[in-house]
Amino acid sequence: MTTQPYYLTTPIYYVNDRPHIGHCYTTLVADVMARFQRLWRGQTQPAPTDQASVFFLTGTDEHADKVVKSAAEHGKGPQEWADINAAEFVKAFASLGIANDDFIRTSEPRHKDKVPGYISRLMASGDIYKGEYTGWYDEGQEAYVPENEARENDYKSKISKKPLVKRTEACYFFRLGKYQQRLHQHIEQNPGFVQPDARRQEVLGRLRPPAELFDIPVSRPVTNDPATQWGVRVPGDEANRVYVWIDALFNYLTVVDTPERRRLWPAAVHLIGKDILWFHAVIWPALLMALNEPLPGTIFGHGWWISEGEKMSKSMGNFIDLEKLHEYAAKFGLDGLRWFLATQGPLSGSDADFSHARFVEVYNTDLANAVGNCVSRVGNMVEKYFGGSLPANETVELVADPAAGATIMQPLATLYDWKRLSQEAVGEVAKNIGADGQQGFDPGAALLAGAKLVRHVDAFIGLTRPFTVAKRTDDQSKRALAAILYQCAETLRVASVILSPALTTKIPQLWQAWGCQPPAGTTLANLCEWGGHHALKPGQKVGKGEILYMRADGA
Ligand code: ME8
Repeated sequence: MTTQPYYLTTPIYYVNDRPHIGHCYTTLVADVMARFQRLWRGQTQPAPTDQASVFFLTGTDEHADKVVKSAAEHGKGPQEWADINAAEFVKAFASLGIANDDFIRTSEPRHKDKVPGYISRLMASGDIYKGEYTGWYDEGQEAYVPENEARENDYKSKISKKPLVKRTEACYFFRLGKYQQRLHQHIEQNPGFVQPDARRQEVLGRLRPPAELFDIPVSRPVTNDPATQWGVRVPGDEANRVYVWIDALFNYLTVVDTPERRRLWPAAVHLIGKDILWFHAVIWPALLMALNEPLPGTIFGHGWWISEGEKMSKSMGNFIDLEKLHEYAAKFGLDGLRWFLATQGPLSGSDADFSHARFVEVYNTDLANAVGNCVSRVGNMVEKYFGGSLPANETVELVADPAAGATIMQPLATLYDWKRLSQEAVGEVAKNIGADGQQGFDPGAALLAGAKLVRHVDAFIGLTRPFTVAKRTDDQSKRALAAILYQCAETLRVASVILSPALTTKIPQLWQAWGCQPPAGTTLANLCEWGGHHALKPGQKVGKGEILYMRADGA
């Protein structure tokens, strides 16, 4: 059994607005992964923190200027506005069945009281130093304008058209440049550190000489403008606050920087969107190097959701917000939504399209026609031919099926090698969840290993035709029918374990109906041992249950 803890994080989200598909997607993928990891380790439920071997963190990033701005637009103070929106994120994630172990808000004392400590350490080591920042300043907007933008606008304000002024102010810098070589080497030598590979190449390209890393500003001035007063102060300097991105990155550490949780560091995986790769794959590891902290195992930058073939935008009317996601959950069930997001998302490849037609197709193909239909076919046959009591896995030669023109004479046991197929499915899961030192991070692919087993059961039914076998009354046929149905049901049980991290509503219902709820503390490999200790027992009630997933029309 794996003992190395698995600490998994999502980005912490800005609270200027409400959650949308992007936030929900990242957090859902992390949830499915955390559930797989718990199952893998035999930790079925989120456990008390001091015992948990899997720890899944999400949260909100609150000290951004845009939070102050949107708060003001809503006639609220930043803390009040952050409270309202952070509560929306908590509620949204709960409504999607997400079981995070903790939720960090950067305005909480447990975070903001620790940040100055890290900054002080970096000042003491000389990695953060006080310097001067010079740039083009738009006095009307009270903001610096990047050199290229200033040039494009003839060094005038885009808004007021007044000339920009060259301004210099005190600023704290982090010696990022000092870490270029170590970072480059670390990413070269650890292919799993930045994933997927396209993202790794992107980062390497920007670290490889002649590319040059410069020191970066890590503070912003505090003035009389209330907008500049929201945030964590630089230790010993009330006139400066820590730049929101630096404040935010530290969340991954503050949450576990307690005596009981220290054992969770370093994080196994920081799951993020590709938009924030540079901060996570370069700046964050450099800060950790400077603090002499061990580095996380993997930074995984997923791609982008688009909608109906176009970039999502509120004005285009194709924006997938939380309400839209809830509409899908209401129509296709929470499992339908979780399944679509987890298996069809833009994880490793290019961007993914949230299209209604595709959603319906995936729901019908995978859930209604495969999982739902197969479970109900098998349950119905056990009900019809054996009164709802699971028959034994008799060893028989399968008789020829003249009705089907088939001449299958192999022993039934070798027709499909369920033990081997189940083991293969477990291997697929291990590979895709990065178990046992592997590097994979693809919970959607792990789920598909469960769906594949269901398709094997369907094919097996097609081949053995139990409904035809049932018409014969000889002893051999009866035993064959028993064996076929036992094998179908037991394989569906194994598949259900692998499907359960996404299908959190209906799989527990199936377990209830079939009396095969996995006992707490059992590992995925043990649960998925076909015919093993947790196998369905002959005589067990495997009757006709409620239909798990109804077929949906395209509307
Ligand atoms: O960047 N498709 O927060 P944020 C997929 N606070 N994922 C998307 C997406 C889309 N169309 N849009 C957003 C921040 N995301 C900072 C992070 S971490 C220390 C600080 C997801 O609220 C994706 O994971 O802008 C992206 O990285 C995140 O939302 C950005 O959320």
